[in-house]
Formats: sequence, structure tokens, C-alpha cells
Amino acid sequence: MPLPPGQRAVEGFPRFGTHLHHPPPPVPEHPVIEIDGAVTAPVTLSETDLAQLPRQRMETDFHCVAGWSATGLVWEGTPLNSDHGAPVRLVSPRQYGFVNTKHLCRIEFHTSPPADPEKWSPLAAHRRARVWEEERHRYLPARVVRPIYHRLIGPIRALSARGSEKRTR
Ligand SMILES: Nc1nc2c(c(=O)[nH]1)N[C@H]1C(S)=C(S)[C@@H](COP(=O)(O)O)O[C@H]1N2
Ligand SMILES: [Mo]
Repeated sequence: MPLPPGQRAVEGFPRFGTHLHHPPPPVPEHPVIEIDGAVTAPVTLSETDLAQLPRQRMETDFHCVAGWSATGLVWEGTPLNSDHGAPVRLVSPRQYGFVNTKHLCRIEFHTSPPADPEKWSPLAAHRRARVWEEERHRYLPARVVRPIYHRLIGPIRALSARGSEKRTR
């Protein structure tokens, strides 16, 4: 499978996130997903509810917006450890990693897109984040942010690894 534009394959599947110098959050004994916001009635899905949904096995590559890709991952049901998002993770392989929310516990529906942040951010995420369209940044073209994001990979990986060490110690 060819990689999307501007991506490089890495060995393994590193833990990765800008605030992940913290250990992964503890997994509740009975995890739930709350669904609320612009819905006729809010619902809370329990583990039992989730287990009854149809299962799907997915073999996909995973692409971080910073430019690394983990290849040949297999997703199915519950192979999930807390570094990678327990109890529940959203998997959307055609969108950059930041859309693939780990430790998912709540989904809030809105009837309109969220307002743009008041302050301009150099890391303003693209709203759709499609990897094959290289939608990395909300305002800047991909070729401008590519080299900047590549340089962030090392430091963020190191921070994220430190967070998981803290838990195992
Ligand atoms: N809750 C949460 N989900 C998250 C992140 C995070 O920091 N916190 N990082 C995102 C980013 S930028 C990437 S690339 C992937 C990394 O997934 P991994 O840590 O399982 O490799 O998770 C995404 N989901
Ligand atoms: Mo990412």
C-alpha cells in the first residue's frame, strides 16, 4: 500500500500526542460513552451495548499529521491497551491521527461547526483532516507545514513515551 503524500513509515506504533507527557488515564471499571448535545434524547452506551454492535476487522495504515505512518495495523473489537486509547478509541484511517480520538467517553453533537478559535494558532488543525488530500493545516498549504511538523515528531514522541513510563513505574 503506497503511503499518502508527505508521509514516512516508522517501525512499530509509537504513543503520540502533545499532552501525553501524562500517563494514560485510568480505565474505568465500567466504561461508558455518553452521547448528548443536539440529539432528541441523550444516550449512554455501556460496554454491553457496545459488545452487541456488529464487529469489523480492519487492516489499515495509520497516519499522523506530523508525518509518520505506522503500517499494517490490525484493528478489531478490543485489542487495545491504555497507551493506544483504552477503553474505546475512534478509528478513522483515512483521516490524520488527531481525529482518531483515544480514551473516548463522550460524543457531543452540534448543529453548526464550532467557532474558530480567537487566536491564530500555528498548529490549527484542518477540519476534515483527510490524509490523501493532505489536509494538514486549516489555513496553510501542506508543503509549508510538512517540514515544520516533521521536526516536532522527535520531541513529541519522547514526551509521550515518558508519560507511559510514568504509569509502569
Ligand atoms: N485522547 C487523545 N487522543 C489522541 C491523541 C491524544 O493526545 N489524546 N493524540 C492523537 C494523535 S496526534 C495521534 S497521531 C494519535 C496517536 O495514536 P497512538 O498514541 O495510539 O499512536 O492519537 C490521536 N488521538
Ligand atoms: Mo498526530
